[in-house]
Amino acid sequence: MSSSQFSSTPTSLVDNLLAGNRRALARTITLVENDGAEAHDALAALYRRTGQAHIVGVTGSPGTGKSTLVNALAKAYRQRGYTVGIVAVDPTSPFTGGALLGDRVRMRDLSGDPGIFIRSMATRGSLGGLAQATADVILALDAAGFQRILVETVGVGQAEVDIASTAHSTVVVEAPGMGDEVQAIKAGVLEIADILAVNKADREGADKTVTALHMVLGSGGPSLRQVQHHGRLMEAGLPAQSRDESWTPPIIKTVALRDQGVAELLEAIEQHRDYLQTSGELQRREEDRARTALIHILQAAVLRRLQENVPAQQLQQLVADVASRELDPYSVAEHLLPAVLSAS
Ligand SMILES: Nc1nc2c(ncn2[C@@H]2O[C@H](COP(=O)(O)OP(=O)(O)O)[C@@H](O)[C@H]2O)c(=O)[nH]1
Ligand SMILES: [Mg+2]
Repeated sequence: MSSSQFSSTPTSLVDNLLAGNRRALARTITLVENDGAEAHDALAALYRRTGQAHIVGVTGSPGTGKSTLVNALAKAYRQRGYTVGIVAVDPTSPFTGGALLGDRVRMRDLSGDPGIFIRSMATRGSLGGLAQATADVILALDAAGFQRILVETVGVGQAEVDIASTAHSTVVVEAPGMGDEVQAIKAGVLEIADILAVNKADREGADKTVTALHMVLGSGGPSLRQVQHHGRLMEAGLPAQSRDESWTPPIIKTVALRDQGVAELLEAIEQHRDYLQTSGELQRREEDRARTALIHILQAAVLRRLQENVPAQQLQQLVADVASRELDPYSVAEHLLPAVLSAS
């Protein structure tokens, strides 16, 4: 199949993608990564056909077993007849187009199954940033008919919280033996957990980790929750307005390497999905997702117009003037805005 097949109008690309053509899906994702206007046309045309997939974020510290768990979950979903899209996002990874070890194992295990589509993403490209590129890839997978979309992100900073805002259900993965602290508390990602997986339950200390997590979740302080762990008082500054009050995140022990606890994890995700639908919470999250998407797209559009409409040299001069305190950035921004917003 030659690439020229899709070089005509985006319409054929969109039609092919909607018909389940994997090459069209891959091509659309490449357009997204290159951040071309063509991608926007395609995504705009696809948007109305999305909203069917359940999007599951899987986050946690490096090495907790996220890739292995996502792999096992994908297989479990396939056994139940669901199609699965997998997006592995690693903001720290310098690789381009390649794959990390965990992802390579996964691809070897799952490749060849037409009911699975896997894509790894790193930082490169994309004016809208990784979070928006990820959201766009999820959109394409959703439009292509994948029923469950598993998004693996590394819990290292703000990025994974951003990406979690595009998920319906967020699984935070914890593992014993990674130091005294419960990593999720340390990283501040506990507040985004709908489900907690204590992976590597075959290892010593798993029950202690479960107990520590129960204490944090059970203590119920509205703005500050504390856990006593290994004799140390740990503070987890959870926002006063937690993600939602009427769902208590279940804590599930898993051994991803041996598929243990994976069925239970899948059940918990499906229960959370049912909860979202019956409680009205789904609609609230969809609005959150829509708001986030709109803001990301607007930010990217402003940056693109800035690049297109303001000569790089002029911008560089303004930057130098701001740096030397000859100009202030507030006035420069105001001054640039009309040029940025003028049609290109
Ligand atoms: N003992 C044990 N090791 C595991 C388990 N799950 C994953 N691992 C191993 O932990 C390492 C990191 O796994 P990976 O899935 O790449 O973690 P990620 O960085 O969170 O994606 C690999 O060597 C896995 O084989 C488990 O349940 N038990
Ligand atoms: Mg991984």
